[in-house]
Amino acid sequence: MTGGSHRKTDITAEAVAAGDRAALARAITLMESRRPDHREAARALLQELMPRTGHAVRIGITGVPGVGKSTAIDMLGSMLTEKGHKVAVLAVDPSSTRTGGAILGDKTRMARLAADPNAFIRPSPSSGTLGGVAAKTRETMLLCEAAGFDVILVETVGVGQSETAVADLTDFFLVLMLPGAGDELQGIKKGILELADMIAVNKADDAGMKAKAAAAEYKAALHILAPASATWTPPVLTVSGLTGQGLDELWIKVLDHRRRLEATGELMAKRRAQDTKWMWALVHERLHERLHHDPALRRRVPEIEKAIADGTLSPNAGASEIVNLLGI
Ligand SMILES: Nc1nc2c(ncn2[C@@H]2O[C@H](COP(=O)(O)OP(=O)(O)OP(=O)(O)O)[C@@H](O)[C@H]2O)c(=O)[nH]1
Ligand SMILES: [Mg+2]
Repeated sequence: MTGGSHRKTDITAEAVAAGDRAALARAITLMESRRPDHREAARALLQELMPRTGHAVRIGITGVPGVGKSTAIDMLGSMLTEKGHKVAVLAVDPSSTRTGGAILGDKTRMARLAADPNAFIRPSPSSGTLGGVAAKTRETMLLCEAAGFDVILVETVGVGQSETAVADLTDFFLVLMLPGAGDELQGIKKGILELADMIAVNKADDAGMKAKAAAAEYKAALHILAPASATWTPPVLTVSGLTGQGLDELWIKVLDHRRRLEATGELMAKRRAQDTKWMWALVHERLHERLHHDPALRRRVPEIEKAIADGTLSPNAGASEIVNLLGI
């Protein structure tokens, strides 16, 4: 084993809990590692830190590319660190199109937070299934909580399944929309409105009237589409991530939502349900790992595939053999 990897597995829970940023960053890298010994060490570390997690306000933020997620996170995050919060920004984006350049772009879009000693920005893990990326993001979130971050902002682009994964990680799901409803509204998947705890029509600074009109349309749409709840009716706000307009009100609503769901026990229930989903995501991820990295399987799978292509083996028999090789 190299000196480097020894150092990697040598991170202490105490260092992370003390808010040592280098230790936190290394713990996350350890968890994202493909090496089984790294993962084992990361799991042990997380287990030790679990009692220190759970206290943060966890917010998911989605919206189409360019809606202004990163800009809004930079402004909201800075506003919150000024109030004395410690803010961690994470991302879920399993698309392979995301390059080092895009991640760099994120950091420049979040220039103020990137330089803020009370903020921590961590890009999405660069590979894996969506479930795997989400599971790692959850574990990153827990490590950040253990390190003392009390607000977690998770950015995800709202064009795939990733918004559901992020809604399953967070307490509050914020959907950013562009002003200029009409056509916009047509393009939105019904599912995303069902997930929303709030809709914020962004860029209200240069399209004030349009933003207000859009907000009215979304309010009407939510009224029809969103599940009725005695505890919470998702509000529709107009904001500007660029100027900060409306973000104070947004934060007040987030805290109000939290208070209400805590009072009814729904917040706890939501997190418990998320834990069950997390467990299954981990099971899927580990099976996926085995499927792709188990040496016996790797040897045999091409032969099975060929036999099926040749018509000498049925898909059912092939599946049975693979499942048997997995030992499940
Ligand atoms: N006028 C105005 N422009 C904004 C606002 N927020 C963001 N922008 C601009 O919109 C563009 C996209 O902003 P980003 O914050 O990178 O958007 P994003 O949603 O994070 O984009 P992706 O990460 O690519 O999905 C940039 O040119 C911003 O300067 C705003 O509130 N008002
Ligand atoms: Mg962005």
